[in-house]
Amino acid sequence: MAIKTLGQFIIEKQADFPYAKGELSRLLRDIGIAAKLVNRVVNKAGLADILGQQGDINVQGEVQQKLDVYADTQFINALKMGGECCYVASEEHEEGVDLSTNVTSREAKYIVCIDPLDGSSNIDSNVSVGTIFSIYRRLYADRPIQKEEILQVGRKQVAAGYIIYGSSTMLVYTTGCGVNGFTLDPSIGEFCLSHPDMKIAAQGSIYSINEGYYSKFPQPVKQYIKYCQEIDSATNRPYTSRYIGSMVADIHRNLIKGGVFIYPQTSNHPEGKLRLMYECNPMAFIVEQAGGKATTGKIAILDIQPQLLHQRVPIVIGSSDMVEQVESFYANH
Ligand code: P6P
Repeated sequence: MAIKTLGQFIIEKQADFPYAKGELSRLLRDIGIAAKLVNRVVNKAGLADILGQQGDINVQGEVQQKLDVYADTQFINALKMGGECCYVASEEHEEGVDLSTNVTSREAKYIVCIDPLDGSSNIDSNVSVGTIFSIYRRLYADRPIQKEEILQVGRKQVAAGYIIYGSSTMLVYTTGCGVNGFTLDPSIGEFCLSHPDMKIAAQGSIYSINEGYYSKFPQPVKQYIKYCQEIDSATNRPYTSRYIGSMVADIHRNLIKGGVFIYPQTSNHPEGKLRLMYECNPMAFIVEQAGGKATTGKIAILDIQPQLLHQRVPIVIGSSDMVEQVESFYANH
């Protein structure tokens, strides 16, 4: 198969949007550039003295790894220089970063919500980490950024994607016309189309959940875990448990192999742990576009009206039949 780079693919797909004038294409290009800069450092984290904790505390009260800060800086700079983004909501900043005052971004039409380096607590143990991004169009052009433009419901996303810095580095994204995966070829420094039109199987045999919190889970989740662990003579239900503790890595594996990822509300995270705007919404958009489902156990993630930038939600995401199985335990509870 001839090599098709991310840039070539974006331009080719721009034709899907007759009114597109290239802004979204350039925005996706800017994200790809930052991803390559972050990849270069993440891959060498063990060598550079960029490991270890910088000692700053981010809005989540988590100790920031230096790479978190580096990744955040790279993505914000790339978006600022690219001129297509007017506002960035990042996990690393309590308030968003308003770029619309920059001369290059004054006419920018897009808002980006981003988790620059998710799973960063895993970096020291060389576990795959990721970047997750979500893109919305501005609602107004004649006034400063309004709160309702930043807190848009997930269904309003125009694009979403993630980068997984793993055994190979991949960028997976959707603009609402399916999901495509690109693998970075370091020899030419380009993301190349490797997984066209990704689809998640309706049924899989992998369930991903941190069973260490079993005693803190709601009853329907406990029932689902037991359901997976029982051998059903009729179906000889062959489930296996896989949990990396890095959301991008867990969901990417399930996207490829089929499976369900669950981070429910627990007694110490009554709203769930994962954030709506820059973790659950983008991953839900991608998985739904690949034929899967994403829900709180009761309602679709993409239908939740956000109230706060760093709002947390419970999430059940992956193969549609498996998500529906979890929902049935919630419905019967
Ligand atoms: P726990 C990583 O810190 C993260 O934000 C996600 O990437 C991951 O899915 C989750 O937290 C893991 O949380 O409580 O299982 O360690």
